[in-house]
Parts: sequence; C-alpha cells; structure tokens
Amino acid sequence: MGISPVLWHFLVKWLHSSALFPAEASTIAPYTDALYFFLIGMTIVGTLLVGVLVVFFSIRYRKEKNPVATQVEGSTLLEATWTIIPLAIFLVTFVWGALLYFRIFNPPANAMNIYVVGKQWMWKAEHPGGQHEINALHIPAGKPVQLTMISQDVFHSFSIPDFRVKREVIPGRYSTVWFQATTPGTYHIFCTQYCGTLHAGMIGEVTVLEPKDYEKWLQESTSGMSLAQNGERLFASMGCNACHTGNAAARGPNLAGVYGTKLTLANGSQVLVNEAYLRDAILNPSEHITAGYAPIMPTYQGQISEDGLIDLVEYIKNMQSNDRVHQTLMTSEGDQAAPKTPVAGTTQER
Ligand code: HEC
Ligand SMILES: [Cu+2]
Repeated sequence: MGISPVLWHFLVKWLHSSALFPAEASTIAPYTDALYFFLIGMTIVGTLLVGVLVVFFSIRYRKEKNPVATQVEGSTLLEATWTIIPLAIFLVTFVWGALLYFRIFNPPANAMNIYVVGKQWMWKAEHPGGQHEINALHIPAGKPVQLTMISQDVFHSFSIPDFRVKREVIPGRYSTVWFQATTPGTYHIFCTQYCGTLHAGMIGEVTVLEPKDYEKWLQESTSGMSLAQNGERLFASMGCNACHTGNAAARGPNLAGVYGTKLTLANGSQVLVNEAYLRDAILNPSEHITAGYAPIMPTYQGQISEDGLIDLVEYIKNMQSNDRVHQTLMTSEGDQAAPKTPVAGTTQER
C-alpha cells in the first residue's frame, strides 16, 4: 500500500467519522481506497511542487533583483527528469488500476447470483428462490454476491458507495457487478445516472445480514415459487416445450445442461452460454443459429417482460435433465398417461 497500516487505519477512521468518506463495507473497498488515496497523494505532491516553485521563482527573479531577462538554454537532464518521473507514476497508476479493474469485474466462480431490474424510478431485486424486493436488497455478509442487472427503460447506474461498486444498468443487455460485504448493517443504493424527473428518488437500501439471518429472511420472504419454477410455467405456456422437448427428433435443441457450455453456431463460431446469451437467444434467435438446426425459432421480442425473461433464463440455467420439461409437456397437454421418456442426462453432441 505504500502507507503505514496504522496511519492508514487512522486516516480512514477519521474521514469516516467526520462523514467525509463512506464506510469500507466490502472486501474490495480498502483496495479501491488505497488507489484513490495514492492518486490524491500524488496530486497534492504535484500541486505543492509547482505551487512552491512558482512562489519561489517569482521572489527570486523579481524585477528589482533581475532587471534584464537572461536567456536560459534547455537542460536535457532536467527535461528527462520531469518526463520520466511523472511517466513512472502514471504507469504505476495504470497497472494498479487495471489489476483492480479485473478484480472488480471478474466475479468469483462461487458467487451467488441475484437479478436486479431497474426502471423509472425504482430498483427491483429478484432472488433465485423467488423473493422479490423493491428498493431494497438483502444479502449475506462474507459471501460473494453477483448482481445480474438490466433496465426496463432508460440507462440507469447501480451504485453502493460503501461497497465501492457502481455499474451501468442498460436496456436490452445484462450487466453484472459483484461484491462481498464484510459488515452487517444497512447501506445506501443510488442510481448514479440521470434518468428523468425522479432520478434523485431512485434510491434504496442494502441490508447485510449474518448468513444465518439471511437464510431466515429468505424463508420468511418466500413467495412460494422460485424463479426457475415461474420459468418452467412460462416455458410451457409460451409453447417453448413444443420444440425443446429434449428428444433427439425434436425441432429445437435440448436445452438441459446447455448453460455454461460452449455452443457451436451454424457460422462455425463458438459462444459461451451465459445469462446474457440465453436472453438474447430468446429475443433474437435468428442472430445466432445453433449448428445443426434450422432457423425456425420465432422471435419473442416484445412478448416477454424482463421479469419473465429472468424466469426463463433461471429455468434453462437450472435445467439439468429433461424430466421436468416432459412433465410440463404432459401436464400442459393433459396427457398424464404418456410414459416418461428416459432422455434425462443425455448429453447432446453439438
Ligand atoms: C418452433 C420451434 C421453437 C420454439 C417454439 C422455440 N424454440 Fe428455441 N430454438 C429452436 C431451434 C430450432 C433452435 C436452434 C436454432 C437457433 O439457434 O435458432 C432454438 C434455440 C434456442 C436457444 C439457444 C440455445 C441452444 O441450445 O441452441 C434457446 C435458449 C431457446 N431456443 C429457448 C427457447 C425458449 C425459452 C422458447 C420459448 C419462449 C423457445 N426457445 C421456443 C426452436 C424453437
Ligand atoms: Cu435511474
């Protein structure tokens, strides 16, 4: 860090208690602050250096002492010094910032995922278990949490200053942010992108709970249906299962286990199937045709809400076998007698 831990601790405590600075309530916060203070430190040093020299020279070379101006030829050594030292400082800042950036934007593999939908003028959080909250977000302390976010209308930006995270929330595309909260308590959520009349009211509160309290909260706030269960219903009611039956002879590919894999497209390219890809595959199927299939999937643009898309994505993500597709298919057709086709666990060559 380049600054003594004791001094560091004192500085942060003082700034925080004098309300000049947000609390450091996530694992990344001390790292962001270290870079921030380094930048401020360098700025102060630079300003002082220039300021002191300006004052010193104007006194030293004032008119009474120096009535006739002298011509000074350049000094290579001096010029090299004032080029190389700032360059070195800028490069340190650049490398430091880049490393921090990667850390901030690459969530750990075990991060739990929560969806956030932004709209004029509120934040809606959807937990995988189906718990919904408006302008509030409950999370456990000490666990990495990833937010998969999307806007239903204009650009917004999701920010929790105490966690030092902020990310654009964009219409038509998932963006993500992750953090690991360290201290139970409540913290502000802000929209930091001007988004219309009531932008300033687009605020909320994160409640960080001890993991066991979080479990309790999940149980008390359950709506009875998980996102995946809602998605399963939609999958049947929208007729997705007519083509995606999981059978080899089906018109659409088997979606079980597709999440997290690399899919080969008809044009030969490969794509990673993540949340963003699933959402896009539903809305713009013709833009990326899966190899070996005809471009017959209709677009669902304008027919499913962002909430519905989240449910479908969660369902496909959690679809490990086709048992449930079949059950849904059978029940939705009222055909209980049909045997369950044993396609569960089939891995399709793609
Ligand atoms: C008319 C048949 C048909 C219907 C109805 C249909 N799909 Fe598809 N789907 C396909 C075909 C064929 C492909 C592969 C070609 C392509 O990528 O367009 C596909 C591809 C996909 C993919 C890309 C992943 C992969 O493994 O290729 C997803 C995700 C998907 N469909 C989800 C859905 C959802 C969700 C619905 C309902 C909202 C749905 N589909 C309705 C035929 C269909
Ligand atoms: Cu906003």
